[in-house]
Amino acid sequence: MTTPMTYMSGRLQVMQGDITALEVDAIVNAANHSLMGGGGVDGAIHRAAGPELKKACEALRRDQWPDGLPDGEVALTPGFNLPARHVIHTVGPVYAKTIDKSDLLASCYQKSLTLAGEQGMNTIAFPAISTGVYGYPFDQACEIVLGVMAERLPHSDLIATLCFFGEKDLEAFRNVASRLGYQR
Ligand code: AR6
Repeated sequence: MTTPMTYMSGRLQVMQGDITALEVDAIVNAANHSLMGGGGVDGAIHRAAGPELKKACEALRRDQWPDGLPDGEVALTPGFNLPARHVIHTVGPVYAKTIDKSDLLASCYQKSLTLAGEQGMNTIAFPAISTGVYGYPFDQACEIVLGVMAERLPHSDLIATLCFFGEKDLEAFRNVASRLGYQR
């Protein structure tokens, strides 16, 4: 786990590490429509949170999202055994070369920030949504995330953390940020 680097006057923190270890108001889960868990960061979050998380997701399905959580939407549960107080579940788009899904990926970040703000949260941490199993090109995803953060964070009380799992991802993010002119 690295010490966070900061952008956007300290409102955006960027680090390498395991998101399940972060003590924040909410971590965001890169889930799937079913909300029933999976591999990648979703699996790690469910393992660390314990079985109560799956029960809470089953209740969300039953009460709010009987057909599953659509791409770009968000749903809130407690964090149970996680150090994070809450989990915001979102579904990133599956990458497709011929269809522009950038708005859906942006929506995951926008709606997570909105929900966190509505809940009076101060800190939120994101994994690199859609860039694993869902195949979104990492650099393109970073551009989308930076655009959302630059638009939203100056008008919010939130401190957002981007938690990359690998050192290479952190390095790639830094390169994209510097290419786009974001200063640390
Ligand atoms: N902490 C932070 N980042 C992580 C962790 C972790 N513990 N584990 C993995 N990552 P993915 P997706 C990174 O595949 O592409 C699941 O099965 C990983 O290196 O988890 O949105 C769901 O159920 C990558 O950079 O999510 C869905 O079916 C990033 O998290 C599907 O995968 C996202 O990779 C969602 O695919």
